[in-house]
Amino acid sequence: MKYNFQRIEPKWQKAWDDAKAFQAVDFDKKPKWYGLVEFPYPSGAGMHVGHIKAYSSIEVISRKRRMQGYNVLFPMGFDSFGLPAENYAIKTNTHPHIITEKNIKHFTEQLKSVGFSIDWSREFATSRPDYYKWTQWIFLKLFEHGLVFRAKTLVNYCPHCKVVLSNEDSQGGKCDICHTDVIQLPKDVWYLRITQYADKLLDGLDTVDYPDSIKQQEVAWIGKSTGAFVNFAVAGTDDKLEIYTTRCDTLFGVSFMVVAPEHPILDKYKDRISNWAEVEKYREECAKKSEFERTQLSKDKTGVRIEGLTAVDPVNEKEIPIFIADYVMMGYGTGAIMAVPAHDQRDYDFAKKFGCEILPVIEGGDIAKEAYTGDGKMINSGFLDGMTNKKDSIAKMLEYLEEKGIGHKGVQYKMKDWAFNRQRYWGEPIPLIHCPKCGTVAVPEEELPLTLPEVENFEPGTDGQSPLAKIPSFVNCTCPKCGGPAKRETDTMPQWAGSSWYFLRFCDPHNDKAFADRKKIDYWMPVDHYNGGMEHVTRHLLYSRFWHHFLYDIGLVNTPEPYAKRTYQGMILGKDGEKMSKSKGNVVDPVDIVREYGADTLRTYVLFMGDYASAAPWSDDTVKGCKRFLDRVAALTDIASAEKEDPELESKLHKTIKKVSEDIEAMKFNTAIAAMMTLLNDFVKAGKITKNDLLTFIKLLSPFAPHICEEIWQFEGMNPDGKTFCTLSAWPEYDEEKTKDDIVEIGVQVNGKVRGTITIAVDCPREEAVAMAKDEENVRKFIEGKKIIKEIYIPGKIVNIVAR
Ligand code: ANZ
Ligand code: ZN
Repeated sequence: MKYNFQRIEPKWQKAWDDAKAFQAVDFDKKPKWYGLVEFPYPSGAGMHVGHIKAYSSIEVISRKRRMQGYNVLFPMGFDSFGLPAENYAIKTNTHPHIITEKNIKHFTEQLKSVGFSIDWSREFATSRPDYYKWTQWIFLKLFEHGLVFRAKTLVNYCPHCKVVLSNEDSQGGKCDICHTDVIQLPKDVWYLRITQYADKLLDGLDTVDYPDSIKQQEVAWIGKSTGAFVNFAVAGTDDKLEIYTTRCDTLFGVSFMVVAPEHPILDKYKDRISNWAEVEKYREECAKKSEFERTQLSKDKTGVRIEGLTAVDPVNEKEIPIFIADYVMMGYGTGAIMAVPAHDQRDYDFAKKFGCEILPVIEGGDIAKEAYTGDGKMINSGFLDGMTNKKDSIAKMLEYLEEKGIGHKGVQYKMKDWAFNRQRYWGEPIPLIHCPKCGTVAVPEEELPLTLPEVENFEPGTDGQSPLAKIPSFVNCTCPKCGGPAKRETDTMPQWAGSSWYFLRFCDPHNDKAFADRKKIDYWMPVDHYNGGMEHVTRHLLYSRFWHHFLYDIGLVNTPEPYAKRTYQGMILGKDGEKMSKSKGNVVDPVDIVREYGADTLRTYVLFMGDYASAAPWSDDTVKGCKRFLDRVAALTDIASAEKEDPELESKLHKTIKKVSEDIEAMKFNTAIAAMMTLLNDFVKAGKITKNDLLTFIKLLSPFAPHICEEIWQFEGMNPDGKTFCTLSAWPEYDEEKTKDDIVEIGVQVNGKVRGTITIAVDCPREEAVAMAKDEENVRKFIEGKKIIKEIYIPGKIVNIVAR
């Protein structure tokens, strides 16, 4: 058969579509399998080959699962709110809705041209009112349960995008969208209390199948710390300065305190502080710095001593100075620390620079050079002296602190609450109303969706207000509680809102009575396998787990964790080994590859290019190699006329079934394809194969290159019943016996070193194997004249002779 992909790919895509071959059936008796990929943001640039790689894993597994008899849900939708569409709207004065729907159309065509086995009947977009109605609805549930609150705080603000960013969106001190340095601004912020779920998000990780690297990133991001809150008296006042420490065992080694530059104690005692001007100047400098700059360990320590204010160490009544320094953050613990320079490197560096006392309380190290952070015997520490175990010393100190009422045990998390409002147009309106009498009131459920009003101008206000604030007809409303005049919240939700629950909507995408029918949720959830990017681990993955835990707690879903298994793909780099980007001109357009080589080649290539989870550069030669492979597959129809099965070929076939089956499960797609390439060579070498050889082979290949396999399956005289699709046929089984080699070559070791090999039957008895081993020419040289002490034989593997 000649391989004409231009003809066969659209043909089979249409045939599958007409037959609804990939439609998931609610409540079907077959076992369900829900495979999910991170749905795309439909950008103007269209799809990237990276998307194809990200989706191809779940695509291949979905196709295999159908062949294994599962009722498969492999859906696709669009995460379509967000800044790029809005920025484009500002530039071109086109409504973001129009741009977004156009992009969605383009993405859909691209995806369809690749032949993914998606159930398109479940498609939705997060920016459509019938979807975001339910995003708003879940938000109101969070509000109802006290998980939404408003606070004036310093926020990460991107001066370029003119938006407030969450910590997750400004990692490393840079705006995630435009990479501008983020600055700190005081602002009214709506928060979601994700910190209330910190422990559940941590504990939940023990119940799911995620790679360790993902678990570790989430654990580090949540950053649970166990320590103590301790009160230091401010000398000459009734005030206390509370600190958070993980090392209350070092309380006798405190020689000064440091408070964050923003700490309120400064303003309170402004009149006592004799160097106020200096303090203010330092504060201004700090305000310009990002949290990242401030907390870098290696940086030079700066600070100012507060003249006129001192503190008292509660365990030894020692009077100590107080400093402000930018390495102490207001947003962690209490914004104040006790400094123990002998045992904390940051405090050590600071003490050296400012000439503070360095008093060791734990023996060890060389504190003339650096802080000693290891274990050791307690010294200079009153009732702790002589103790050697840090855990015990901490416990004893805690007991003391609690008894005296000076301090108590406490837990802190690095993770902050989730800043949940944006001052932009293209997002879900936050369904809250500000009433002068009733305070914050929820928009009544029956008024949802609260739709985005039409605006003339999408530009955000320079005052940091959303464009919605400029529309009086939207802003002015009546309070649902008291009926008096009130104002709507004009901020919108962040990009991450819609994706926090989208996997639930796929279970029941057209429901207008609920976000999804509970019975359908019970049937489909949890997601059996979710693949996505490593860059989403501390954002989307964490956020969506949080929403799902919440929905579980209020009884609306069946499991606490939404995803039973999570994996990730490695990036596709440009030919030059650099990250693909427009500016570097190294972007490969999937559509070009489909046009030139066909979808099957593209699909095979993105999974063949290397280890799935690793980054790999694009290679045109390998693309061509994959195309040649498929050409040769097509030509197999010419040799599939053997009457009788060749036992050697049959054994190779069974080995390949086993290998491909197992490799797909382990996401080792590249070695699965390599095994099929090897088998193809064996077929060609044999010159003739049976129809059964060919049909089994294309079943294995079908999840990767479904169009060509379907064409061969339906090729005249090939398929036994001619009716079923190859892609819905039964996954081949292998006979374990036939995967075993009868004759094997095994190594012979003498004293642990390989000295020769012998070719024997796999089930060769011990005596015979050992005898043959000793008789091997080279082995004989090494044992000659020696006493044999031990003979070890592992059938099919090795003979080891120990001789002296
Ligand atoms: C005294 C001490 C002695 C500390 C010692 C450490 C070692 P984790 O594990 O990350 O929770 N700290 C507390 N609040 C801070 C803030 N707002 N900004 C900067 N640093 C702060 O770290 C807790 C430790 O970080 C605390 O324990 C405190 O220093 C510091 F040998 O207290 B420690
Ligand atoms: Zn009211």
